[in-house]
Amino acid sequence: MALTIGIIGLPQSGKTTLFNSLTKAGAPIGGYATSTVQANLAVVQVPDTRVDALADIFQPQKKTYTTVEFVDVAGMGQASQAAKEKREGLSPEFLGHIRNADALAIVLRTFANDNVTHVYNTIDPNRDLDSLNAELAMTDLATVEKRIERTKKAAKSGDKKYVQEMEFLQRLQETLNELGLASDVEISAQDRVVTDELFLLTLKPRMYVLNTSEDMLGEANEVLAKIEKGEQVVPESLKGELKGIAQVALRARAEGAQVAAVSAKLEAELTELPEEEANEYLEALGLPQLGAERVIQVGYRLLNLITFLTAGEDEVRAWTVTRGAKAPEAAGKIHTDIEKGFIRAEVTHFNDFIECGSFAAATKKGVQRLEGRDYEIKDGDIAHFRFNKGK
Ligand SMILES: Nc1nc2c(ncn2[C@@H]2O[C@H](COP(=O)(O)OP(=O)(O)OP(=O)(O)O)[C@@H](O)[C@H]2O)c(=O)[nH]1
Ligand SMILES: [Mg+2]
Repeated sequence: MALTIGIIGLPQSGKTTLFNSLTKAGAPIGGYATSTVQANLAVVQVPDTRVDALADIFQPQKKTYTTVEFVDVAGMGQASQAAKEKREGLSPEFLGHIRNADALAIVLRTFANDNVTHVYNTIDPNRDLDSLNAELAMTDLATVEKRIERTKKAAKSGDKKYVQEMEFLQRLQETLNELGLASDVEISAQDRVVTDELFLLTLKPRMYVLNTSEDMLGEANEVLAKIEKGEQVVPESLKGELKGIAQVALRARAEGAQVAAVSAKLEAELTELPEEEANEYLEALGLPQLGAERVIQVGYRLLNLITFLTAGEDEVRAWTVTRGAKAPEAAGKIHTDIEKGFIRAEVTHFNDFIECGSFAAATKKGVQRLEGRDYEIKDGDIAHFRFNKGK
């Protein structure tokens, strides 16, 4: 089952354009007036140069990447002013599409274009993020308050469990009521049981996708790189779009959220070109890869997933496990029988393998290890599982 990332943002921020470049699925791009709550859905491959490198060596019949699913929904922030004053959250229809997402990609527009409407008329991604957060918080508040009603009744029995639950829910309520995020609230292991049932939107891991003008992409990436390295950046000293970009990036760093810059329109156009031409174009722009690819990779990381690999002449394949998974669980991704009959794993890390060039050479050099049930699979491990077929 693919993990899902929900793409959300204000109307006309470029969500569908981004979705198209993510998937090349050709989902229709709608204007403001025709926006609907219908969702576009697509499963995309996670680009992985390790799979390509192994395929060059093994020349397998098949190569398989891991996947992530993206859901693109119509813009938020379309609630009428009256509804806003009543502090209503998102419509149930909209919610249905993102409640179950494992993470959110929040598209923030930094590109200026007079032909593309902006709900607030000016370009300010930091303000837009505040507005989106407020809408998400209001939605979560409604969820929490509904739960409070239920817990209140249950707490009458005097059961300590519900008293504690109530205390936690009230802390959530307080934070959300001030338009804070549920992720700002301290959550104990016991509270997790409650949050697992609430599917709060402001608790989901998030990444900010800054949709920039195509001629600013290079500079935007430089600013992001500086901030990521911890260098001092003063947004107010930057010109034009870069100011907002820096503001959001600094905010992301403080929150522990991920951030990426793309030019959705440019990328959607590039995906129409033959691969070679598109690559030449990217090179001319000084960009190492499509921003859409970055979005997929960062999204994947956001889900706390790692990749292990299997390699042979039949197939070179990337597999997904949650960080911290032990060897038998990883084996179970391939087949439950392999998990049940697990004996041991022969593990060579991708980097070691590439240095050696073959499994035989890896064994000789001693970098192929035999690991047992307690071994924690690492990102980039190439694994071969030995198992007992009879079990
Ligand atoms: N100049 C420029 N225009 C863009 C960019 N990204 C999107 N657009 C344009 O903005 C308009 C809206 O893009 P969409 O992708 O439909 O926006 P959306 O967020 O899906 O909009 P809704 O679904 O209506 O909420 C389209 O005309 C796009 O061509 C960009 O990076 N630069
Ligand atoms: Mg759209």
